[in-house]
Amino acid sequence: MFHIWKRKAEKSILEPSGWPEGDNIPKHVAIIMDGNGRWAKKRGMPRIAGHHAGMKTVKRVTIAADDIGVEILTLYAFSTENWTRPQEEVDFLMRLPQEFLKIELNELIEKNVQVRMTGWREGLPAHTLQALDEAEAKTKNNTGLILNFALNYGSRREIADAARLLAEDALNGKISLGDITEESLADKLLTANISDPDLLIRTSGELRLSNFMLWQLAYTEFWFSPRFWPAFTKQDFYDAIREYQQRTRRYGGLK
Ligand code: V0D
Repeated sequence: MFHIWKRKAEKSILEPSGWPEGDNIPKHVAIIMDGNGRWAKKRGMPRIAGHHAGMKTVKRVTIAADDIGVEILTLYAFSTENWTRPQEEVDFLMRLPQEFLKIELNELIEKNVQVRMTGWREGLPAHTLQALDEAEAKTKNNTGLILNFALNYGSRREIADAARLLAEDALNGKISLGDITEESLADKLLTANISDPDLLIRTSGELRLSNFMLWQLAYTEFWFSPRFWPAFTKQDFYDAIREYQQRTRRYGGLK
């Protein structure tokens, strides 16, 4: 029995504990945190109870990512399409950042985590922005994990905005048409200061991108979990990392 386990362990650079190791840890992991409402419904609870439970997983996965040396963790918390949900659900969601930060900000500071946001500030309630601003300000000099919340984010609008900004520069004579390149467009995206994700995880069994980082995910490895986000474990996260390590190791051999 032992030698079978051992062989498997060597093959997947797996510690017996299940911790991924090696030098091929993805630098940037992005997650679509899906299935909170369905997790709650399955338990006869209102959807908002699932959103609330999802915060525990945010904490769990942040620690797990930090522990193995992930540099950037982007979590898709609220899309530009989510405004069409019932008003009371939106109101509840908009209180989660401050609730999360009230409990977790001190520990994030202790762990040298930088809190950031990718998305549009317009449309967010003042109380939400205040919590985000405080977290960003208090962690801006930290040098550890970047915990990046995609909040009021949508990728098509992001790309259209970038195109408009480049067109504006061209009309004003600041650039010529030849200066419109992959690089100059990427520089106008909301993610201009952040590397593209190496690994995308989506929970709850849905197999689509839902307008998330369409440009940035061009070369990203995808990993889908059938688990609803509140039930997503540290081990699930490490399973995704290990699979990523195996995939890139294979492709690395061909390069
Ligand atoms: C609900 C599951 C943490 C996904 C997780 C406003 C949907 C729980 C935050 C958060 C949400 C955001 C910014 C920040 C600190 C925490 C959060 C939203 C939803 C949308 F600086 N969880 N969380 N934000 N959910």
